[in-house]
Amino acid sequence: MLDASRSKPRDLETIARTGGSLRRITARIPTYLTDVRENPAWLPMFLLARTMPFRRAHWLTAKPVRTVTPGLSMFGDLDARTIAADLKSAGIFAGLALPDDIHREIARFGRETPCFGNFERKLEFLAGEHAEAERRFGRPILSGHHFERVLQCEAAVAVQQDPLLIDVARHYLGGEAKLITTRIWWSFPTKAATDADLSRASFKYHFDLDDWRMLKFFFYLSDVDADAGPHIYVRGSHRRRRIKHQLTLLVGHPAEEVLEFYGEENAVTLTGRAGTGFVEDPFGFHMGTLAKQSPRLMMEVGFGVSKPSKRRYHGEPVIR
Ligand SMILES: O=C(O)CCC(=O)C(=O)O
Repeated sequence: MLDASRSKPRDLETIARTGGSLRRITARIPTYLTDVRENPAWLPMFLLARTMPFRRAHWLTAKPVRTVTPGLSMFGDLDARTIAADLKSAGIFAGLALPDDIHREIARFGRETPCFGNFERKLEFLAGEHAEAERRFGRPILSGHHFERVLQCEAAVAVQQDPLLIDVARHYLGGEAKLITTRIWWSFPTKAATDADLSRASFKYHFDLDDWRMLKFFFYLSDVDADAGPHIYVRGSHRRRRIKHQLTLLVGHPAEEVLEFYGEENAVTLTGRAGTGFVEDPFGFHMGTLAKQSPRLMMEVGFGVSKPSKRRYHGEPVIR
């Protein structure tokens, strides 16, 4: 017999979670349709790249890397092959540092250039005016993206084009690796965020599914301690996946399910001074956390193996 006293709260929680997830999937349908129209090969990737047998088969198609002498890198003489080997075993390598003049210049740009709140172009404001913008627009604003404006920042473009990044990407993803994303964005402390806001802003363990094989470089442009929204990555989670997490359209899953499977000890919280960088395979479970005290400014340079979508370049969903 069903024990109502024990099962009810859990059932309600499950229904609430499923309802929220279905709402999120429904809200993304226009974006998915745009992706398929733009590139029909997106659909098989979206459906199959979450399953380990298809992923493993796709990794077998990786082209060999041509040995070329990489140009001078702002990261010094780090060895792409060694970084790629660490990525293969752990899914993450956390030993990158931007030169001071570069991260300071990108941070200045991030402060002085208006950003767009919650991925919506109509919510435009300067990061320093975040509290005022929340009042003006009458809603919590968790993130502020600079979208294509990032390309007006020479220092950001220099990071994007640094030879170490593509060299690591080729050694990890294969010779066909190509640049697919470049973005800088703020994560803001905010009091009134709903669960839906948090989930949309990647504050939940999830894996990325924008391509069959991907790699993301992240750089902090502000000091990030435990209260400034550090990124968390689950080591080793890029290599194996629960069947349940392969046979669902959802990419976000509850922390307890993720940590129970991979082990809490494998969840690495990445804190560091402005300039700190790390690179990860985003098929591994990861998430941002809510900035509690100070805002976080972050840069991402992403690589993949397929034709990049226009949406991905801007890092924004299609707005109805
Ligand atoms: O904000 C973060 O630290 C996480 C970003 C993220 O989840 C992503 O780029 O997929």
